[in-house]
Amino acid sequence: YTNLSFFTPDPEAVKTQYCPVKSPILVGPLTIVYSKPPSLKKIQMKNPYVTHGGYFSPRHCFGRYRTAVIIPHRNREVHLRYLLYYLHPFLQRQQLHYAIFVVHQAGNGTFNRAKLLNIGVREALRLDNWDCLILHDVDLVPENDYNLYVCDEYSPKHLASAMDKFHYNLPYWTYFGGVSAITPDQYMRINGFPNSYWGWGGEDDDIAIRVRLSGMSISRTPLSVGRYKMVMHSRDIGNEENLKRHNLLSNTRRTWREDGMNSLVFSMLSREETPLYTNITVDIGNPP
Ligand code: UDH
Repeated sequence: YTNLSFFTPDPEAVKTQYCPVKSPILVGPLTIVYSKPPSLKKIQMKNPYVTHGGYFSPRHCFGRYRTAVIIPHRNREVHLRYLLYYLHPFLQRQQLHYAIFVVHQAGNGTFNRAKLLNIGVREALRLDNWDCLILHDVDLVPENDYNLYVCDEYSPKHLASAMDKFHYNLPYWTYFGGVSAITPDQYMRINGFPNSYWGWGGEDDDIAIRVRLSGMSISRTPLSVGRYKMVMHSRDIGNEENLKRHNLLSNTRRTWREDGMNSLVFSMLSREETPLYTNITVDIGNPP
C-alpha cells in the first residue's frame, strides 16, 4: 500500500477524554502587530479546523468549556480581520469549544453597543448551550493566552483589565468596558444590558451597576495577564458621545428591571454563516 491513510484513525473518532483543565499548549505573552491587515482568505488558511459559522471543537479531546464570543460591529472590517486573525488561534490554544458571533448594526443610525450585545446573546443561546458569553469589542486583541475566555461561576468577570490605551491599567476602579465574560445565568440575573444607551459611553458603567444591584461583584483578570492592544482609531460617525448618559446612570437603580433582555425589540435582517464567524445583521431602530 502506498496510501497509509487507511491505517491512520481519524483523531475525531478516537476522542475519548475531556481536555485537561489547564491547556498544555498555551504560550503566554503574544506579539501583536497591526501593520498589514490580513485577508479573510489568509485567516481561513491558518485555521483549517474552524467550521462554517466560526465554530471550533478541540480535535483530540472534548472541550471542557463552551464559549460564545459576541462582537458588536459596524464599519470596522479591518479591525475585525485583525481580531479574527489573532483570536481564532488564541481560543484554539485554550482548547475551548467555541463560536464567534458578529452582530452587525444595519443603517447609519446612532450606534448602540449594549443593545447589539443583548441581541448577540439571545441569538447565540438559541444555537447552543453556552457556559460562557464573551462580550468583545472589535478593536481589542488579547496579548496573553493565559487570559482564559472562561467564566467565573459566581461573578461576571472583566477580562480587559489592562489596555495599552490606559497604560496597562484600569482607567477607574469600577470600569467594566472592552471585553468581559458572563454566564447566561448571570446575564439573565442582571436582565442583560440596557437598550437605552445610544451613542458612545455610559452603558458599561450601567452594567457594572446592574451587577452590584443584583447582588454580585465583578471579578477581574490580573493586570499582568489581562493585557489588550487596541487598534487605534478616532470616534466613529454615528457613535457620537451620549450626553444623556449621566442622567441615565443616575436612574439605573429604577430602570434596570424593565430595560434589558425583557424589553429587547429589533428586526432580524439576516443570519449568515461565513467561514470565520456567524454574522447577524439587525435593524435596532433609532433613539426615541
Ligand atoms: N463599534 C463599531 N462601530 C462603530 C462604533 C462602535 O463596531 O461605529 C463597536 C466596536 O466593537 C467597538 C465598540 O463598539 O470596539 C466600542 O466603541 P469604540 O471603540 O468607539 O469605543 P472606545 O471607547 O473608543 O474604545 C472611543 C473612541 C475615542 C477616540 C478618541 C480619540 N482620541
